Parts: sequence; C-alpha cells; structure tokens
Amino acid sequence: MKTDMERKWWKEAVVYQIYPRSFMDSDGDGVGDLKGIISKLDYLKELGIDVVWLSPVYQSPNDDNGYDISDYQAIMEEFGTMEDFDRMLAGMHERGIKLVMDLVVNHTSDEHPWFVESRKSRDNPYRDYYFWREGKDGREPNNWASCFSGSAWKYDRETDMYYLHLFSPKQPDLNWDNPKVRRDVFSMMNWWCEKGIDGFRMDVISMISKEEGLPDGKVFPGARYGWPNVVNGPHVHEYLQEMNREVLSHYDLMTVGECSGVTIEEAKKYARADGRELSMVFQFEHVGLDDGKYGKWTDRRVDLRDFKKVMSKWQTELSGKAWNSLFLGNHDQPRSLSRFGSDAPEYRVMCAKMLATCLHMMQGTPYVYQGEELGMTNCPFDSLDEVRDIESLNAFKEMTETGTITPEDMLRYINLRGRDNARTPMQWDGSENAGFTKGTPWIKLNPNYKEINAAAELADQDSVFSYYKKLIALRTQETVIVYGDYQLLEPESGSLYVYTRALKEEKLLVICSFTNQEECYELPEEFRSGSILIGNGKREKVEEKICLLPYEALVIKK
Ligand code: TEU
Repeated sequence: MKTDMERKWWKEAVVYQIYPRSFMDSDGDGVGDLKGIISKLDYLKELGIDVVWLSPVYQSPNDDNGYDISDYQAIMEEFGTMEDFDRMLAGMHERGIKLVMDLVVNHTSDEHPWFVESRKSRDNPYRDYYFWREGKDGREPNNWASCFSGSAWKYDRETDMYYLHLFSPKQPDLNWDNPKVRRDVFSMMNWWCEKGIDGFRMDVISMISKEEGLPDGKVFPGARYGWPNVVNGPHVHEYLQEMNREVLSHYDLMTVGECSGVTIEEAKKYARADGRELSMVFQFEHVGLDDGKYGKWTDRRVDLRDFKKVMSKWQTELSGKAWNSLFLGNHDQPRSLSRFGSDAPEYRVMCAKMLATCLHMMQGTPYVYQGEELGMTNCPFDSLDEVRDIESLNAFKEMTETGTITPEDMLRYINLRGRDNARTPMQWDGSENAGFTKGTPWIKLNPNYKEINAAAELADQDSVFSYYKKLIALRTQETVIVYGDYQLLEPESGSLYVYTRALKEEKLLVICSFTNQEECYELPEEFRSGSILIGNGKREKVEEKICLLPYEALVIKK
C-alpha cells in the first residue's frame, strides 16, 4: 500500500443509491416516499450495504424530479414529513447504515424564496444571489446552451433582464461569487449535519464557479448554442475549501462531488488525500465513451479496450493521491447491464454478476444503483407519452424540430440512453405494479417485473442479489480489495478485462469476460496454485488455462 493511503470508513464502504420517487410507495399515490424507504430498510441491511445516498427529498415543484429545490429544510410533501425523515434516519442508524444526502446547490428552484425575491427588482437584496444580465443585441447575454436543450438564459419581463440556468429555466444558477450565497448554503448544510446525517453527494459541484465575464463558449458543428465555460472554474477549489472549513471539517462525513468534466489533475484537487476538499469524486469519462456526434443520443456501444483504458487511467493515477467512486449506473444513466453487457434472458444473470465483480474489485468506493442488485434492465418506451424525463423530452423536441435526428431514431436513442431507463419503479415482487404501489405509478413499470424482482431474487441462492451480498461482504474481509494497488493485464484483449490488485504479500487476479463466446485465458504463473475467492460460474478449482463461459467472472487469490 502507498504510505499516504490513510484508512477511512468511507473507503471501506459500499454505497446504495435510492431514487426515492421510484423506490417504494407506502400511500398509494403512485410516487415513492420516505415511509416506503423505512419499510425496506431490512432489505438494505440484508444486502449488506453501508451507506445510502438518497437523491433529493426536499420540497420541490419537481420540474427535474427534486433537483429543483424550493426549500432545503423541508421535505417534499409527496415524500412525507420531517418526522418521517427523522424516523428513516434513526432506522438506518439502528441498522448500522449511514445516510448521505443529495446537495443541490449549483441552482435552486425558481420557486425558492431567494429567487422569488431576486426576480422582483434590479435592486432587491437577493438580486446578486443569481446571475442577471442585460441582453446583447436583442439576444441572450452569451451563447451558452442549457444542459436540457436551448439557451441557458431566460428573459424575465419584470426587470427586462435575463437570468442564467444551466439546466431547466426552473433551475436558476446560484451566484457562488456572492459571499452571502455561500454563507446561507453553509448554514443550511450545518443544519443537516446537526441532524446527524453522514455526508453529502454534491450535485454538479464542478460547475459552481463560472468563468469571469461569462465569455461565449465553443460552438460545435451543427449546434445552435455554445458549450458553457463552467466546469472546474476559477474559484471552485477556493469555495470548496471554504465549505470544508465552515462545515465539513466539523463532522466525520463522506462527501462525493458530482464532477462532470473533471480531469485527473482536477480530481486530485477535489478529492485531495489531505482532506481539504471532498472525500471523492464522480468522474464521467467511462460513461461518455459511447457518445456520438450528438452526444448521448446515439446507438453506439462502448469498446471494451477503451473502457479498460479509461478505468485503468483513473485507477492508477488517483492511487494514493485521491479516491475513486466506482459506478456503472445512476439515475441519469441507462441500466448498466443493458449498456455495458447483455440483458438477453440467457445471459442476464451471469452478466449482471460479471459487471458487479469487475467494478467492485477495483480501488475506490463502489455504488450500487437501486435495482442493479436485481439485474434490472433498460425499459422499453413505446412512445414519447411514456417518457417523463425533462432531458429526454426537451432533446426529442429540439433534435426532431431542427431535423437533426428523425423522431423514430430519437425514440430509439431514448430507449438506449434516456434517464427514465433507470427511473422505472423498483421491482419488489411479481404482484400488480411489482409491489411498488397500490395506485397508478408515476412512470411505467418495466414489463419484465414478473421475472425480475426482489422476492424471486431473495429466494434464490444463485441470484444476482445473492451474489451482490457475497461481493459486498468480501470487502470487509479482504483489505486488498479496498487498498490494494491496481494493475491492468491484457490491455489489447477486446473481450477480457483482466487486472490484479496487490497489497503487501496479498494478491488478487480478476478476470471478467465481456463476451457471449467462450474465451480461454492462460493464468500468470503466480496465480496457478491460487484459490477462487468469488466467481459467477460453477468453477471449483484453478487451472493453468481457464476457458471462461460467456460473461464469466472469476477472482483468484494467490
Ligand atoms: O446531473 C448533472 C448532469 O451533468 C446531468 O444533467 C447529465 O448531463 C445528464 O443527466 C446525463 O445525460 C445532476 C443530476 O444528477 C441530475 O439528475 C440533474 O438533472 C442535474 O444535475 C441538475 O440538477
């Protein structure tokens, strides 16, 4: 182990992400809620995870499913009350599970009292909480595009000025250069910490510091707007260090920054080993590998060689200097199984276990997105009426109206890459609505819930769920999985992902087959007399040459 790699509870933990709207509905309104989560805490305990990352549960008009917050210190009515929240937190702590809250402070809702004030007049005390600018030649103040299509500026007649929104017009960007904004955000964070939460996942935190003067961004061929100059901005590290002094350093927290556009060099600052900023970052390089000419709207698939190259780069370059978050899916991404493997019925179970092995054996903190532990798959959306996600709906409109992509292709791309794939309800059992709700679910269920559901998984020793349990438990038994050094073998193979982990005398060999064909591999000398730590096949002993079944995964201990 590198000498500067300090032991920390959050390095040894496995995190489970709950998207509350789709997790469990207790009152039949078709929307998941906190009481629903409470009723499933024993399920989480059974799985063995250590931390829950809870997507936003604050009061919100739900333009972007809770990522548009109108009151940071109140619970969304559809989800329950603050009392329910306190009970949920206590229930988690009783079971030894920690809670990480989503912190969405790059922007608020336009219904947040700060913005309601801000928009009233040019000299309102809250005016500088947001970015207000004059138009330029009858147009927007600059050429920035919103991440949710169209311009990032909205004209407001009240004061004849525009305000900035990198996401929806109902998500105005906060002006972090204003010390009062920072003060108010930090005091809100302290309030949650005093309640006893265990950390924050920080939404688009890499975007909080905008380049001075808000200069035009680069316009890619065919695009109407430019790319905003907002990631890893000039003061982002200064503001996070201030946040650390004012809030984070007073508690024993786990913090993870959602850092789109983060580079290795930047990640080393955000997740610096000296703890002056955050515990770890989410980087997005591996989930951008299958992007095409129009970004995510494509049917491209990831090439395994590229995937290995990117993962290995993050593994080796952060080692000892910062800390990785390991994820293949979340509420913004399609289902990992459908995207990186195969959800065909004959391979689904093997493949889900293989992907889990490949990810969980790496250095970093693994994240399980709800339903991944059941081997849930992308959902067929037959028409646009079934789509709920603002990003997909806006992109469909823009891409088809401009004639960039045909409606048929766009629906196909939404099926492959849209965020709703991960947002269909958790599949608890084979009963109506998969046991998620007694009412009408807010979004369609994946029709495969009769075969793929928690009840069936729990009853089966060989299920994806049972395998996740073993994988998660292994982490606490084998320090090498947490702290060992990573080394990639066979970089040129387009079907096998092979790597080692080493910590002092201990050494593991991880072999994962990403193909639906049989594939043979000759073991390196030192592992030939090793033993099998975990695997998704029926294999019992190690041989010199191993012929792997389609999507087989194997971990051998020297
Ligand atoms: O996501 C930030 C982000 O970069 C996404 O918008 C991403 O570009 C897209 O989802 C992938 O195609 C965070 C949240 O995770 C997301 O749910 C929110 O919509 C967004 O911020 C705004 O708060």
